[in-house]
Amino acid sequence: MTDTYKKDRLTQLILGKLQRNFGRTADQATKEQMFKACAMVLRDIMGSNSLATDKMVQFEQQRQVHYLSMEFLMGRSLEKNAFNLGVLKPLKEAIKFLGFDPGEIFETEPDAGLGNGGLGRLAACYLEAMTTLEIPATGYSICYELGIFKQKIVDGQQVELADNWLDLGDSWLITKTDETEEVKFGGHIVDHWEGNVNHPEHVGYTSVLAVPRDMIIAGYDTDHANTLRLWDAKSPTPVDMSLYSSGEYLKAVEQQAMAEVIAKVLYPDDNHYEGKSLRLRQQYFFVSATVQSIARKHRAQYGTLKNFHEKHVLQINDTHPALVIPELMRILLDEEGYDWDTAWEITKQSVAYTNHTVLAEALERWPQELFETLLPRIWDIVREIARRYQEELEGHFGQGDSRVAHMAIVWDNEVRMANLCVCACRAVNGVSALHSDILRHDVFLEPCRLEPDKFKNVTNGIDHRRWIGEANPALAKLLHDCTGGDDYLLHADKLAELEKFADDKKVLERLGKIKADNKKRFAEFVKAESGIVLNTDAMFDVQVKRLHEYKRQLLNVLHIVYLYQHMKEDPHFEFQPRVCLFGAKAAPGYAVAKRIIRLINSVADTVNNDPACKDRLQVVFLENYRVSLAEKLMPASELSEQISLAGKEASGTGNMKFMMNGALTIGTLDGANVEMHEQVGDDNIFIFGLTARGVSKLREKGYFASDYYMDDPDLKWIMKRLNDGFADGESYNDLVRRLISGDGCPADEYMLLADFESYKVAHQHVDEAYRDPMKWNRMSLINIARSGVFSADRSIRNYADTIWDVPYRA
Ligand code: 26Q
Repeated sequence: MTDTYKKDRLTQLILGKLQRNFGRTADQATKEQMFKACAMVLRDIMGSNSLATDKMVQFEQQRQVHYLSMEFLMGRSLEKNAFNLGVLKPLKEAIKFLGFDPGEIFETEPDAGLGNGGLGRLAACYLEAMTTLEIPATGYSICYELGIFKQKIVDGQQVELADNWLDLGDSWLITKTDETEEVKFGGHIVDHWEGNVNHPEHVGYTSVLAVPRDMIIAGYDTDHANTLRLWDAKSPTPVDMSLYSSGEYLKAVEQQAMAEVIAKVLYPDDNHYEGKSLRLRQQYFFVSATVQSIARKHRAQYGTLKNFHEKHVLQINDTHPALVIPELMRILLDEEGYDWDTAWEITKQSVAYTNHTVLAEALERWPQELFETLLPRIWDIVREIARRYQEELEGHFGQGDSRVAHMAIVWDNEVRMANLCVCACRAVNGVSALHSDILRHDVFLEPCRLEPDKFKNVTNGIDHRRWIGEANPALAKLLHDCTGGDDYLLHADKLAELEKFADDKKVLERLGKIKADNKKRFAEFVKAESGIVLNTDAMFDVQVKRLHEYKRQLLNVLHIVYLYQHMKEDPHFEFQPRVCLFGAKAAPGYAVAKRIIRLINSVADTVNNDPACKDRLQVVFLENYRVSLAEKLMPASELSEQISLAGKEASGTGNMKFMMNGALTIGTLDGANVEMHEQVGDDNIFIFGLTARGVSKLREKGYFASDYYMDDPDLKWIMKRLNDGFADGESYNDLVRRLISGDGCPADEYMLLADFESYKVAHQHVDEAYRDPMKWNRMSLINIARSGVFSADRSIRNYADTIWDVPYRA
């Protein structure tokens, strides 16, 4: 690839695109046109790879992976695709030659924000890794017109703006109108019995057309290309002309609007379920289109669906695409005419489920009535699956046993999606060792006893090519020099070679210099964006992730207020100067999360304007945290805050991005932090707080937050400060009440007060380590060297070996 596309060739191709698509020469083109032209050139290269890959997969009749997810948080693609195709250097040269700054062109691209957070970003990293590993794989989701909202902070509060990413973002999409599928909603089912075989007929339904908009995915150092298929929703009847001509204009366009609203907007809730009818429509829409499209191609190639499960595995990213189960059954029963047992065998062998959360409020439970009205045929099938499962469970446990009720799929007029998945899938996996244990021993205890082999663990991983190779070129160069080339980009375990240099002063100094330079570069970016001047001599202490009470951003704030208080009271109070950086979007309807954002900004305002804090303490809330901001921030971070209440964070993946970029972690034994701790040992991470077991025990015994408060003068003072408010006069007594007395729910549900003391001590250990730069750099080096297991390549190999049974590149 690199040889075919040198600077001159790329220059010519870009000029051609500018001329033919915009009627412009390079000196007349805008940055946006330049970006589009570059994207088109790369899209052409990937397009021919994609055609060749598809042909080969078909010819060799390979088994394919289909990754279904309501979210793919792709971020930007131009630099990433160029990097993977091995043309980043000549592309930059060509852009420069044409009179533009490559960095500015990359910055022109909007993030494809088709996701909320971890689950969506994981899907994006996995698609990349599957492609690099040459696994035939397709991602499926919705082509949301509006991605995750853009966040502005106005008077300390979050304001949401629409994210119209498609203006420029559609440069990567290829619309395949000829592969449109029809999805049916509403209406009712008429049974036609032929002997004892039923031929159900769906009548009176409303159709929505699903039009594929494909994004090609480039792998690293391979010509293999995969596809992300984003379904757009269109009405089959643009305007009802009979209504239109009778003067009913609104009604005439109503159907169109009803259909197209399906792909309008991504739900901005993260780890929280709400039984909204539009959400269920979105789910069925993309799932039905996906299964129909896979089945259509399969039938065309093999003439039957009897061998469907031999050629396809459908991985579902949480329960959101769980309707694949009844949809595949529908096609096998109604369209192919298979009997129930044949259809069920094929379905069971084709679908696998990944769970991403144990939070009760995130479990999907759809009201039966909604289900029945919106999806009458699917409801029939789910009811039959549920009936048979319940019969089986009753045979096993006895009628009326509470375990039957617990595992039931339809219960109390609700459809429980997780139980449907557990019943129907070939495999169920958690996303870190701890999380999978909790699934086995708690959430899915009973089904796991029945079928222990079904329950697996695949610890999450990240695309280290993006998060080191592309995001941190200086570190990438160091790794190149120390590990003997760029092999580590394909074989992340080679990062271990770096450890040979753990006591090499020159390497440690170079690592320190890389971090310092990255901090400066990040500070320049923040200055240009917001005018805020970051103190680059202080430690960059960072917590970036969605805002959620279980993630405990508030614990971090309590500690900052503690530091502030002691610094004010005692001029000799010793602590490492730090810049505390936050980045977090709150779900628009999550009032407490929004209050915490406001609190962070109130504290920031007070601290940053207090001369006593100058050069010692700075608090900054970074607006609109997103993939492209993370790519700038991770390389500049020194301390990574992973402080969720143990047992609540399924894995976390930000923790891995920080680790790979040499930040040290202060964290609880939660999610993948546990495995990070196992990798680096006590000496290279700052662990504090209750364990998951400790949390359970404490809850059983009875947790009384007020006891901790009464016994700790620091906590008392901090709460008083939150009550009294900061420079802007806003009181946070609502948050204080939530911690101390409960405010209608159990007090301090996430046990901040129980962990406060040990968090404080852990921060003192951080300070000690930071005071000795060589010690710190050594710890940092060890973290990088041992981060290889958190590569998405390792995760994908695990899926391929233990769940999908597909081969991959050596
Ligand atoms: C469900 C129903 C209705 C509306 C929204 C939702 C919804 C949307 C998004 C429910 C959950 C999510 C997102 C969950 C998520 O991001 N989970 C995270 O997944 C990561 C990848 O495995 C883990 O690392 C994180 O620990 C986990 O929180």
